[in-house]
Amino acid sequence: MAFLQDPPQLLHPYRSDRSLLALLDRALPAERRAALDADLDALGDYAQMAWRRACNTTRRKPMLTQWDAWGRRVDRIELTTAWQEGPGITTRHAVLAAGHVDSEHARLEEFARVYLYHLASEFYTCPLAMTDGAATAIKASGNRELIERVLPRFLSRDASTFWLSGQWMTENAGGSDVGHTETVARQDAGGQWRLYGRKWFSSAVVGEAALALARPEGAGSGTAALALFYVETMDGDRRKPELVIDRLKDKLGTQELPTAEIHLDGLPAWPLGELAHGVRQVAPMLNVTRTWNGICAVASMARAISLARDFAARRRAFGRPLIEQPLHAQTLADMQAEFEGAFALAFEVAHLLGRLERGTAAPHEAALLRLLTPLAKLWTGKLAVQVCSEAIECFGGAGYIEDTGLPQLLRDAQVYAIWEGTTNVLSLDSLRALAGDSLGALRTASTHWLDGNDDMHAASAIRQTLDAAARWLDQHAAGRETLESGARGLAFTLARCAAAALLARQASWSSAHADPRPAAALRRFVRLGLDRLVAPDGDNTALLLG
Ligand code: MFK
Repeated sequence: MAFLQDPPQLLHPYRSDRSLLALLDRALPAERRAALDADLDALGDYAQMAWRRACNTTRRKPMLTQWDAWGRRVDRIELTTAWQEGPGITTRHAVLAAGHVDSEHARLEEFARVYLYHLASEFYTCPLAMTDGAATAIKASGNRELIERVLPRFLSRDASTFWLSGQWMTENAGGSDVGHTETVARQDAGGQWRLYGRKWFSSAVVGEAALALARPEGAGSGTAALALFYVETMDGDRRKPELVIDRLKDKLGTQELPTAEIHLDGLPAWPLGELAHGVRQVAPMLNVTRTWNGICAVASMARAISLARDFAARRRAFGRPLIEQPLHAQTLADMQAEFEGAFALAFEVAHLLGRLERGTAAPHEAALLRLLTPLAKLWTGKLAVQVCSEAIECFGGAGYIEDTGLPQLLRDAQVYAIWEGTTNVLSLDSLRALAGDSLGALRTASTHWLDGNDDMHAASAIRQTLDAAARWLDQHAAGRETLESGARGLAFTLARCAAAALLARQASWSSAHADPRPAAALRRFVRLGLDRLVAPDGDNTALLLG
């Protein structure tokens, strides 16, 4: 019999994930840690089943049927199996509900679930993120009527009462530059607000509700004149006729996710609060969905590395298993170190969010979270593409073949840098945060995280880089163009600094529990480079035009 290669096996994503286990053991009180186990175990089981299922079935895309045989407009979307299972899994394991219970650890416990569920969900997590963001923005609005009407739905633990919410922001003219929103809100004769316009990227069109930005009729131009509205999409089991699905998008990745172009033709809507400053009102939603983006990006990295490591033990080349080949082992270790830094930062954002929401955060931590949210989102989004690409290469030609299930990891990973704001938009957002005292907050936090750390080289690299960032910001404070063109380099540098300091904290805790791995990850992560600040050279225009 000719040689046949063993395919990679997916180890249990919860029980085999030492980063997740160590984080939860360190961060949670014993009784909360124990209470979490059953849900995480079940989500890990589901992830393993979903991977096997995906490898053994031809992948399907959602299908839109716009008209029935008799000419009636129906806009029916057929979903993939994982999407049909989504409401049941989400509510049974409290994926969303867990984040809104009264505990400073609620968000950490929620995002541990998200991390395990994400890839198995086939990006059902995208509308879940928006539902979580909508719940958060509605709470922040203080609108009692809406809070009482929708929170029991969005945070339901019962699939039969659960509602998904969309975030209808992006338009043809207003992608990143949301201030160009063309959707208009008009009051009818009865005083009911109704929305008219076209939304260009609606990933929760199968949901029951959405938050939408629109310009009240007669309001001025620009961002400040936009208002934030709540809408419902269903009339019993029929989609409302004022919501028309124009088409499903044909995307590079996330193909199971039915992302739609839609028209609003008088859809009834209710303002969340004042009829202006809608972007300010939707900001809590953006920051929550960006937190999801970071966690989902590290989930993709974890999956890619787990499969590549398993394969390295099964595949022999040049007389020994790949894992025993020094250069291959080195490559995997570099990927693991980068992943551990990204994991530490993404989960710190999640935990911090929970502490701030429950009022148990330290005084500097609001400014810290405001900075770390865009940093974690932009850095993990890019790193996911790099790690998934490297992982695919670890399989040689097999990694390039569709029905191994591997190419999809890379295609899907590209969305993290785009979903909820591109890398550059997020870099500019980090400048908004840095205009306050968030760099001071990061310094204070890093000092705490480095406390007890015995890796002097890492501590000194982190401190020196933070000093250099502060100097660079001081030097360029007055020059907006220079500040903006250096924002991306600065953001990546600060993200890596924060991640390294968090790895140092984990290394101190783990060494005391006889686990030397995090200390090794920290050494390697620092060696891989705390990126230099990228000073713009003034030649951008010439270079781009050339
Ligand atoms: C999963 C698979 C998905 C399938 C494929 C999806 C592909 C992609 C689909 C999408 O389109 S996802 C959505 C992508 N778009 C965005 O995420 C929006 C990107 N743009 C931004 O983030 C801009 O920064 C933003 C629109 C939020 C603001 O830009 P502006 O128009 O220059 O507004 P401005 O005046 O700076 O900010 C308005 C207010 O919001 C200010 O507050 P005040 O009114 O009090 O002055 C800001 O401080 C506040 N603000 C902005 N960003 C904030 C924030 N506050 C807190 N946190 C933030 N992050």
